[in-house]
Amino acid sequence: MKKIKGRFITIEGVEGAGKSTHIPVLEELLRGGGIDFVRSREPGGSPLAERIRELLLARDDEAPAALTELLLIFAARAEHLAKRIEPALAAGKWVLCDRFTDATFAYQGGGRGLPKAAIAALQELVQGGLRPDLSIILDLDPAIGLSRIRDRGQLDRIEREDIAFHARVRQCYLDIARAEPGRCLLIDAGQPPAAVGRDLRAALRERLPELR
Ligand code: Z5A
Repeated sequence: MKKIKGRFITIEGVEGAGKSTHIPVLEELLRGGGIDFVRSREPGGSPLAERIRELLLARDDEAPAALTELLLIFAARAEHLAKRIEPALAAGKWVLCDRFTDATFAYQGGGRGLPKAAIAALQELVQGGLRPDLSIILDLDPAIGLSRIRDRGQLDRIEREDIAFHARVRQCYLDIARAEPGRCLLIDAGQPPAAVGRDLRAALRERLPELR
């Protein structure tokens, strides 16, 4: 792994928590701080990883077995890290990523029930010691999140999982936030968008001295 110089920030949450809505708030903060950054997402973020994303989220294809899904996610992550995240961080850029490995613990671990130890082993293999410097977790009752995205049209394979699946995903995110308070920032995403944006700005300025 190349020497890391930039900072790595991720944003997470259940479906419809408001990641896409609030990423522009984060981008505005980074620009305001004069920070050179790249925005990315998972699964995906590099050409081959985006092709794996299509396989993972396809609506009509045969659903992969849970273990296949997990391995595809880490295959995409290995590619994303090698081609995009690590070079950017090594060049001193910050990386702002829509979902990362917390999502794997939440969806494949919490949602699908795959062993956390297997996910942790793959994390070690694929990432070595690389972890986000800061992970923003937008916390929301999944019933509210799903009602927000209901009018979006056809839902993808994971969005169509039942409410119990999404409740386990949320609980896993809460467990991660509680276990790693130094890395994670838990934001109440059930508030109106302006209040979520206000909380995000305040929390980020407090956590990241570069943004003050
Ligand atoms: N996945 C996985 O299983 N394992 C992994 O390791 C990784 C990912 C990395 C990626 O899908 C899927 O991959 C994801 C997990 C899985 N599950 N699925 N499906 P994606 O990237 O396409 O979708 P997403 O990440 O779930 O994002 P989303 O559904 O688009 O949600 P969002 O970005 O958080 O929400 P939004 O688009 O900002 O907001 C949704 C709607 O709510 C929209 O109309 C907004 O205007 C509205 N909104 C937002 N905030 C508010 C507030 N505060 N109040 C009221 N309304 C609001």
